Amino acid sequence: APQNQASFLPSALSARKEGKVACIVKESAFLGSSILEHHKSQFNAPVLRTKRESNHSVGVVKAQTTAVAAPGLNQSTVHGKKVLRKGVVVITGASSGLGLAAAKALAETEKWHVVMACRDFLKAEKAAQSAGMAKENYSIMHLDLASLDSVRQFVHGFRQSGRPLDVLVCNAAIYRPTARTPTYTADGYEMSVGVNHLGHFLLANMLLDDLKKSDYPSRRLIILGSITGNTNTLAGNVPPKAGLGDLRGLAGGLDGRNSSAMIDGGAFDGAKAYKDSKICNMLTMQELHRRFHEDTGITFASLYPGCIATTGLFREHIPLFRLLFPPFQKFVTKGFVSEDESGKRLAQVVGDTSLSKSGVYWSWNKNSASFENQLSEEASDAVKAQKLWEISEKMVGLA
Ligand code: LMG
Ligand code: NDP
Ligand code: PMR
Repeated sequence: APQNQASFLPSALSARKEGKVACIVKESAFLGSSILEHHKSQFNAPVLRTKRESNHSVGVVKAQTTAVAAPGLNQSTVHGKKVLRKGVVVITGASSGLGLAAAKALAETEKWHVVMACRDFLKAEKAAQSAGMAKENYSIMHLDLASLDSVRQFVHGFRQSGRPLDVLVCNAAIYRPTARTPTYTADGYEMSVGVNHLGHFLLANMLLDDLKKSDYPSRRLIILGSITGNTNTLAGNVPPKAGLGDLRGLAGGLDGRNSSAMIDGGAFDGAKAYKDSKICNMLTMQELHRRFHEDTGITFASLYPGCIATTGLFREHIPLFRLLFPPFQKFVTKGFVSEDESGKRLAQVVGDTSLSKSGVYWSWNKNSASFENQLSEEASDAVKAQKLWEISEKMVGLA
């Protein structure tokens, strides 16, 4: 409410006429500050921001002068009651589709601050604004997963911001179904696996330290999987089928010159490369669980959110496909979910206490109830997961 906002202002401003004050507040909070300023303020005033957040979460503005949660303390006391501080969740690829929908769902709870890690800063800012996200509930930081340097820079920038990290969601992905020849990341790896798996692999490994430091009650690392990477389903049997083989292409550098651009060493197929990358995502989640869950208490999870047939993921598909795919999923397979619904599902995996089990691949039934799903034989192969881990470590410079 304008009244509440007015009390954040210095007293000099508050002395003005009520209408005018409200107007100024509106400007500075939503329009007046440039995106860069907005960005900068994330870095310069973490304490101030936390102060506001703790007020928001209890809806008492007066408490501003009495209760301040310093970053890193998971509780503050307001009027004698203990209040959990806002959780901080990083979501990659939050500028569209599922990532944006989840960011919106989490921001609306007022219990989360969403760090939108995006390759296109302006697109993300516009998306957040048109989703109606309130400024204090999100920030945007640049991350291009097609460059390992960018990943390292992102981690550095995030640490500079002074925020704790409570949940990481590896959501961004690209799908190149009509590509006839491979494209490559800055580091020379086939793009689908480079972005969807390798970029996230480095990010997750680096940010694991930050998750360990968080004092939030439930810390989680979530990686998106998919039904199309699981050959124990009908959808996973639509050609081309996912399959990593013996990983010879990956071990060879996935560069299309000294080795194949495909993980299994075969001929390039854009749709298969995407599905392969999703197997990598699901294997990585389980390997993280095996390596780190017991010691750190961090929850590792993957999920299939349903078929969100309207997202930007299908941007490169032929127009006829994009036209027919949504009604096909809605009326024939009945696997369709809206972006809104999928966002709520991912938000559950981020924050719901009932979904805190580690090592799980979540799915939802027709009534939108979550359940622990079974992964295909290959997507749950522990030997392959370890081999994938070791090769990936070398490729991203961790080993
Ligand atoms: C590939 O082709 C391309 O080769 C590749 O380059 C890439 O582009 C890739 O995924 C992208 O696609 C895919 C091709 C193969 O599929 C199609 O082209 C079909 C497109 C269909 C798109 C939807 C159109 C639907 C039109 C319906 C109209 C909707 C209108 C709605 C109105 C409703 C009103 C009520 O696809 C095929 O080859 C087809 C054959 C697919 C068979 C798959 C099934 C295999 C089943 C195997 C069974 C295995 C059993 C599993 C057991 C599990 C048990 C639990
Ligand atoms: P969208 O294309 O709508 O969203 C993908 C996001 O990833 C976009 O924000 C995109 O950025 C971002 N992205 C792409 N490349 C990069 C990069 N190099 N660096 C940083 N960000 C990048 O797709 P969805 O929302 O559908 O997909 C989200 C996740 O859900 C994916 O992991 C996908 O595999 C998974 N999934 C989707 C299903 C579906 O039916 N749609 C089903 C099962 C799983 P930009 O906006 O700039 O393009
Ligand atoms: Mg699929 C039986 C149910 C079902 C489900 C849940 C999906 C999900 N699909 C199903 C069936 C079928 N699809 C069938 C029978 C066909 C052949 C007509 C079919 C075809 C098809 C194509 C061509 N489906 C596709 C494509 C794509 O290009 C999408 C893809 O593979 O992206 C990698 C796709 C998908 N189908 C799904 C889901 C969730 C996708 C895309 C998203 C993803 O896995 O991330």
